[in-house]
Amino acid sequence: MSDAAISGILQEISRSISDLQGIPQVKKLVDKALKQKIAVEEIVEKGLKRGLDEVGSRYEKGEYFLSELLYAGEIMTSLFDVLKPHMKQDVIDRKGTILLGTVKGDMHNIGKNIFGMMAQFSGFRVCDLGVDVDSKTFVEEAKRTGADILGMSTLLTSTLPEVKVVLDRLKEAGVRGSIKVIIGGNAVTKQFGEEVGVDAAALDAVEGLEICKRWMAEK
Ligand code: B12
Repeated sequence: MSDAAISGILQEISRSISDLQGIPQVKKLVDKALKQKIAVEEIVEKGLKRGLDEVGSRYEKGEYFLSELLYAGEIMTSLFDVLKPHMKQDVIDRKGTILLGTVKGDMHNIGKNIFGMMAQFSGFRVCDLGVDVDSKTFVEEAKRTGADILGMSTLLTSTLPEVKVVLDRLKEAGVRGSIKVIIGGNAVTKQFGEEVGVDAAALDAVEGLEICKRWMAEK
């Protein structure tokens, strides 16, 4: 398949999400892309995520409302079962444990779930704490599971300060030195990651996974 044809399908997927063309239509297009052997990561990043970004900007401009955000989220969640069987699976032994959650005050879970799914398929054990996770829970679960990596997701700028709260609690509990911390989500930038003192800030799930794999290989 030519590059132009691939980018054509990915654009169609992106548009079907941004125009909220409905679950059956989006599923049909994703199926078409999978049949053409386009990698799940590419479908997510260059198709689905771009569509959701456009939904976000239409919301910002006042063209879409909360109901449209909700519906876009519903479409995405309905696609998980379609994408899951096509994820690349590593046959290597268990790589380590990732504790995962969306920070307190934030209910977004699509990106976190995508990262979690990819990590699982790459051989990581993933303990997903869900959304709206407070710092106390992150610390308790870090101790209980003995996780190698803590992954936090945050899509809202208003919840970014929570990352610092969790880092401080980890330090107070004496576990910061034994766990790597990575953050991701729409609100995250490399600069914020450096300022706040996490070990890494990932701009997408693929980059995040590469970083986690590297950490485990270095251990
Ligand atoms: C769908 C959606 C919703 C849905 C979420 C449904 C769900 N189940 O998650 C609902 C309707 C619930 C929602 C609610 C709200 N939302 Co909203 N939402 C979105 C939207 C359109 C898409 C988010 C999404 O899923 N993106 C796709 C995924 C795949 O991308 P991602 O999360 O960034 O994840 C990728 C990477 O970042 C990475 N990643 C993510 N997490 C992690 C974690 C780790 C460890 C790693 C390594 C990687 C990683 O992996 C993913 C794949 O690469 C965004 C727009 C946008 N551009 O993101 C707005 C957006 C995030 N929402 C926004 C807002 C304002 C809200 C509300 C406040 C609206 C309101 N008035 O109530 C509420 C907040 C509720 C709350 N307390 O959380 C704003 C945030 C603005 C800001 N800067 O703070 C955005 C940016 C829209 C906008 N442009 O204005 N929303």
